[in-house]
This record gives sequence, C-alpha cells and structure tokens, in this order.
Amino acid sequence: MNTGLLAGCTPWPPEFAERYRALGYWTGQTLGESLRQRAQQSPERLCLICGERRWTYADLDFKVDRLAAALMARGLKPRERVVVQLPNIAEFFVVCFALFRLGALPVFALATHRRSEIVHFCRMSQACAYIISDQDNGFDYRTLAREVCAESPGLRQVIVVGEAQEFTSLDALCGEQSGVTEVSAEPLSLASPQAHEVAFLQLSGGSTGLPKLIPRTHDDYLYSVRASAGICGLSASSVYLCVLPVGHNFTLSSPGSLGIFWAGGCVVMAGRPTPEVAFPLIARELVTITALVPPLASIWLDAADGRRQDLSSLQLLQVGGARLSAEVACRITPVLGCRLQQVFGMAEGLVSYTRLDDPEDIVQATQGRPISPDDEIRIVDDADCEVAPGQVGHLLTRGPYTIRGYYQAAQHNQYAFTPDGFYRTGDLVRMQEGGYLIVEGRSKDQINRGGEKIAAAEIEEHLLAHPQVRDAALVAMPDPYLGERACAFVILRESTGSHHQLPAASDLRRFLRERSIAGYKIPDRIEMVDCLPKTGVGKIDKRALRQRIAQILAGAV
Ligand code: OOB
Repeated sequence: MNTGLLAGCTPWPPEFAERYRALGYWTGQTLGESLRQRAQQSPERLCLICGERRWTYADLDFKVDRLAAALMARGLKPRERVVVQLPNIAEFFVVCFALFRLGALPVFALATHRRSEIVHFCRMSQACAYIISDQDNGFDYRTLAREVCAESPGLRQVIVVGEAQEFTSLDALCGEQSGVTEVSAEPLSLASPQAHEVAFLQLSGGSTGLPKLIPRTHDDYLYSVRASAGICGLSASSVYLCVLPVGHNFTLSSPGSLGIFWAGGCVVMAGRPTPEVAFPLIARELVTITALVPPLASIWLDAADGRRQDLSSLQLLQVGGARLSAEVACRITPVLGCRLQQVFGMAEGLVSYTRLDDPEDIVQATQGRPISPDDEIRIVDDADCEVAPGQVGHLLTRGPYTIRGYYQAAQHNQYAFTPDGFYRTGDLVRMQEGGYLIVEGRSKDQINRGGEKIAAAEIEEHLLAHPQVRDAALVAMPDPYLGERACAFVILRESTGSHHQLPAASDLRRFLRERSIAGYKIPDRIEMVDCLPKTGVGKIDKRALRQRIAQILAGAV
C-alpha cells in the first residue's frame, strides 16, 4: 500500500509530524472512523435535521456505509477525486463521509460556482465524478453538469441528489428508491485510508488567477475540529444551525458540523440564510450556536429587532470570514441575547477565536487568538523581518493544521510559503497583548465581498478576453453593507474605424455572465477609463484605484 501523501501535496517535515503526534494533536483517527465511533457510542441520538427529516447517528452512519459500498461497486477508488457541489442538505454529509471512508477525496465547490469554476476544479483535480443536487434556488445543476462533462474528459459519472434525468440518482445508488437494501447493514470494513493521508481538497479564496486546491489530512483536520469544539464549549446538547455554505471551512470545522458530530450534538440545515428561514428553525429546534458572515449578522440584527420568534435558545453567535464592524459587534448581545465570538480563519488552516470567557472589549475589538499553542505566528515587514510588537505586518503562520503547500502548485507554492514552511496568509495584522490578533487589512490581490472572496486576477482575465477590452483592474470599493464590493476599471480599445460601438458596462457584465462564473464575482461597478495609474515599477497602482473609487463614492470627485 502506498503510504506516502497524494502526489502533488507537500508533507510536513518528519520532525514536525512526530512532534504533532507526540503532543497528541494528530491521533491517527480518520474522519470516517470518528463518525463511526460517535455512532457506536450514541446511536439513538439525533444527529441531523433537514426539513422534515430527522436522522440519528445510527441513521447517518448506515447511509454513509451504504453509499460507500455502492460507490466502490461502481469502481470509485481510494485517492480519486470527486467534485461535490451541494447546497445545505443532509445528503452532503452522506456523500462526504462515504468518500472519507472510501479514501476518495471530495473537492468542495460552492453552490454558486458555475461552469468556468467547476471545469477548472475538475481539470485541476482530475476528478472522475461530480455530485450535485438536481436544482436549488432556481438553478438547474443538471444543465451545468452537461456543460461541465463536455469540457472535462476525465469525468466518468455525475451523481444527482433528486431527479437524476440521464445521470445516476443518489437515492437509487443507496437502494432507497426501490425500498431495497442491496447492501447489508453491517458496518462496512474497507481498506480504510490512513489518518496522515489527504482527506479532501478545499478551495482557496485565490489571489492569483483561479482558486488553488488545499489538501487537508484526516489528522490535521480532526485536530482543528476537536480543539475548536473544546474552545466553543460544544457538548452533546449543542444544536448547530448550518447557515453558511456547508462545505466551507468555517461551517464545516470551526467547529461547525464536524465539531458538532464530534461532540455528539445535532446539526440543523438551513436551506437559506435569511431570518425568515433561520429564525423559525432556531425557535423550533432550540438552536444553541450558529455562524455567520458580518453582512448576514447585520440582517439578522435588523430582523430580530422586531422579531416574533423566540431566539432565547441561542447561546453563541460566531461571526467571521470578513471584518466585523464595531457597530455591528456591539449590537449582537443586546439584540440577540447571546454571546458573540469573532472567528478569523482560512481554508489553508489557521483559525483564531475569541474565547467564551474573554472580556467584552476583546470579543468586540479583536479577531481572537489561534486554536493551538503550536500555531506559530510571525508578523513581518515586506522584507520578511519581524515588526516591533504591536505593529502591523504580514501574517505568516505554520502549525499542526496549516498546509505546507497547495495541491499541484509547485511554482505558486514558492511564494505562497516561506522556505521554512510558513504560509503567507496575505493578511495584514497586529498582535495585541495576550496573543490576540487584529486584522488590519490585506496585501493579497483579493476582494472580500462580505466573506465571499474574489481573486482580482481571475476576473481581470475574464474581462481581457473581451475583444474590445485593452486592460482591466479589479479593486475593492467600500460598502456599508458588504464591507467591500468589486469595482473594475477598464480601458477599451479604440473603435477600429468600423461601425462597432464601444461596449457599455452592462455589455461587459453580460459578457462575464455568459462566461459562466459565480454571480458574486461579477463586478458591482465598472468604470471606463483612458489609462490606469502605474507604480514606480510599472505595475497597475491598485492603491490609487481604490482611493479613486472611494473618493467617487464619497462624492468628492
Ligand atoms: C474563511 O476562510 P476563507 O479561506 O474563505 O478566507 C480566508 C480569508 C483570510 O485570509 C482573511 O483575509 C479573511 O478571509 N478573513 C477575515 C476574517 N476571517 C477571514 N478577515 C477579517 N476578519 C475576519 N474575522 O473565511 C474562514 C475559515 C474558517 C473560519 C472562519 C473563516
């Protein structure tokens, strides 16, 4: 058996791996085994609520085994990659744990991704299968799957939750449609993967072009899950409302659904993040903890001011993914009647939390401190030299659950990681007494649109594909609700003498939409300009562009 890491992944150096094991961070348990253990300890406990469906741990464990066996029978092999694009539904966990148990690797796409992103994930990961729901939020994923298949020669099968049409139905695979249980109810014993192996691939927010894939191992991920569950005080009586996209690192592991399963609590799936959907669920299922991005937190606050539902079961509201303003932070406890926890994390690893017993000023004004005593933090200047204590600098980190390299990205890894293995987060932070981090800004070329990350280069490339676009630069513009939105500055080519009309902003937007990219990436504003400001070394001066659009918005220009 091949015991090395998946090709194209960077292992931790042996001395670090040994240390993380010796310290008890890496326990040798896989994600699939951890669910089995929980199911054996508390089979009858409620584990998952989705609409009218209520599953116990035994139910979930059984469904996972049945699907794993069916996928194996269809030829899915350990280490093969499977792009999983599901909304917040219970089947997500059946799929996810079935793949974990098989040792096949889910690649977690967002429900908002479209052809351009999904084809990229399929190709990058050489995925052999793609798992979708039939439709959600008015969008038909089977249509998308047809387009993706046409461009991804490696895809062997598409599996659909719901009405499968010409594809394979997940229910049929599990023998649920016919009521026949083809596979025995005995716990499945597979040549299960080892805990040091890669369990799945997460997506990076990206700063250079299309998102990179992030290989997370069973060992490293379970450590972050267990430790997060401890920090957030989870127990078997915790009830978590899964509001943000289920496959995102925040929702999955900080402590998220996996933390809840670890603790033996219950996950409630919210089909939509709106107060209209979430508040009745909180009241009905006595939800104790949930996680939001800042813009959603303010929507909830406004809705809760005149609320009808009883939200008194809620003990902890986690807010993270983007900067939380002081105004919103200080309203949370008075309006929702629960504690606030700030969470600053990244799919690459490091997660930082304010603690439940931290004084109010720390909770409201900092992004907490890292999970682990072995999270190494360096805050450096442009020359990688440590800044004076309390000063702002680039955040570099390495530790027991932070990757050492992106998947099959040797070149990019050279500058995304230092030679001694620190990940360059691209965040500008300072550290306060007690090790508390405050996120001050960003050096990476990315827009954080209310928690949704947009890599500027990715959208610039799409714009440059338009025959009449000569140059383009995407920058963040301030927004009272989302924190930031995206503004594209575009130079058009002179008309070539023919009667071609120059495209308007709406034409460029339509052009982008036709290239089939996630909706949140379409620039909120497009400014046509004659030239773009340059820095001393001839690069586009994005700082000047950010200032220009901020001034325009402030009415100063
Ligand atoms: C989370 O993960 P990603 O991978 O979508 O985004 C990571 C980036 C960070 O590098 C930082 O730039 C930004 O998102 N960010 C924050 C923040 N939390 C994340 N910026 C300011 N304040 C915060 N509280 O976003 C993520 C992963 C796990 C847990 C929580 C968030």
